Amino acid sequence: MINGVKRAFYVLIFFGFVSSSWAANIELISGHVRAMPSSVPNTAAYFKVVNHGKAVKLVSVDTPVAKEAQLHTLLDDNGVIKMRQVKNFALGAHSTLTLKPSGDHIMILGLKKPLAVGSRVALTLNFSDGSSNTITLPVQKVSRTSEKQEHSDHSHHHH
Ligand SMILES: [Cu+2]
Repeated sequence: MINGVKRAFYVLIFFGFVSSSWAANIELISGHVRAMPSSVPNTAAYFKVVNHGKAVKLVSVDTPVAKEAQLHTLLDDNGVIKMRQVKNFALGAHSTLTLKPSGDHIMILGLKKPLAVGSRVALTLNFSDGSSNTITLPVQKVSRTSEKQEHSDHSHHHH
């Protein structure tokens, strides 16, 4: 009887370890989901995460607040900035993945209801090794100054 209890205890510890190491390698540094006017059913998430483990790829994202979340990047097509869906974002061993308005981002499509500024959105990040991490990001308006900054960093000069 005592042996049986002990064994169950060790089994619990073992699985506890497996499940925690399975998801503990990704650390959220910062991030937000962009607040949009209530008439717009789509938005985007930006965040910075550090991968403390082996190289993996972020292959998909799930969120309960919308129909779909896609991995997007921005391409400069002869001076026209275009969004394009990509299959994954590579996350090297012990490296940082930064998603930002001027580059890679998570596109959130088909919001079930408008996101209130200050509310929080859960995103489950699914990786190529089968692990996943759920992060929670605040909904924020993008400040005018940081938006202007982004644009002036990438301004094109027409002659
Ligand atoms: Cu996009």
